Amino acid sequence: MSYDIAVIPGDGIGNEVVDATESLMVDLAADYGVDIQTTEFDWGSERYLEEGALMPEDGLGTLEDFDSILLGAVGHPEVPDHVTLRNLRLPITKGFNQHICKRPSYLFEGVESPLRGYSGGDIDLVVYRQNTEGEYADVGGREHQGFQNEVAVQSAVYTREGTEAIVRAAFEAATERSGKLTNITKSNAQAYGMVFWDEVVEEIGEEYPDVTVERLLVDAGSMDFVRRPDEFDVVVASNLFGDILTDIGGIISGSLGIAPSTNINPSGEYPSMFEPVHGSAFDIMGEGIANPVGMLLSMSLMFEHLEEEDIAEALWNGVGDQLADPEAPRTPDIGGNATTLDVAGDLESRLL
Ligand code: GGG
Repeated sequence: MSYDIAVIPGDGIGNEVVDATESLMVDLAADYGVDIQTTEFDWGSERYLEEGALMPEDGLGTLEDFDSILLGAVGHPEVPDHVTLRNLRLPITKGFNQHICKRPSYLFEGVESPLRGYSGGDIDLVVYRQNTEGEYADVGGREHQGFQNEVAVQSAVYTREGTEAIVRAAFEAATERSGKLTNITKSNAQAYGMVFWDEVVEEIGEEYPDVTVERLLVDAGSMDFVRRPDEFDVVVASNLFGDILTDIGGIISGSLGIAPSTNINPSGEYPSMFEPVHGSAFDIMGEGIANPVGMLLSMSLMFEHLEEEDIAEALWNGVGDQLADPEAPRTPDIGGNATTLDVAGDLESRLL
């Protein structure tokens, strides 16, 4: 089997975690008889600063023929965040109908949670975040800028296609896991979009009578991610709420640096994209101490999506064994003093 993978390291530590892990991914796949051809694109904020665009105009056309996309991170201290996000990551997720953002939060053996009383395996949940619309819809505008009557409008958009796609994916996951789904919204305050969302959950839920559905408002849901994370299994949430909940999920599982993420096109018409949850991390970029685990686990999820289960499992379990080993190098975010390259190199010697 052979796959063409587009690699967009992007900004900041995105470059560092991609550089440290790309050859490991290719070599591990080769050990399983799978040929990975990577093509790297220098798209990102440096390109924007030099040429005025984060990616070329026909960027999606270029990516369309790849089997998958790997993204490092986006975000640059000299470029406003809404410019970076709206001109690289969002055009890809929206343009390729990558409705499904699946983000597991798993507390690995050997990783310390900031929560008292939680250890390896106690946190094991997965958030299904709607990924193409909701609060991230590019609908709104500004008028009378700089005047007293200045106005800014930002609308959230929920389509039946986008909502059904994420809700169905979450029910499928709940069926495969423990049979429990938590639907997190804010329907009391968002009485159009999120009441519609709840209705879709109820409608699709009728097709999954064995799945128990819990409903929480996002304020209570956020609190309960900290208070009782062990009671969550599959969670479904809108774009913005899912983003916030998965930062909480990452940190209660030890570090945002180990959290993986997927952007799945459910029809398979377009490539899906895989990236760590973390951003470009201005505070540590250039220091070589970013945790490569989020990237490695995202690669594992990519192999799972490509139905290369053996490679996915080898990578996931290899990372798990490494984290469980008190002698193994670890980066500062999880209590060590090793570099990105130390960690990737050690994993390489374990897996290859
Ligand atoms: N690798 C993920 C990344 O770079 N994220 C940057 C970011 O700001 N993302 C916003 C979002 O996913 O909502």
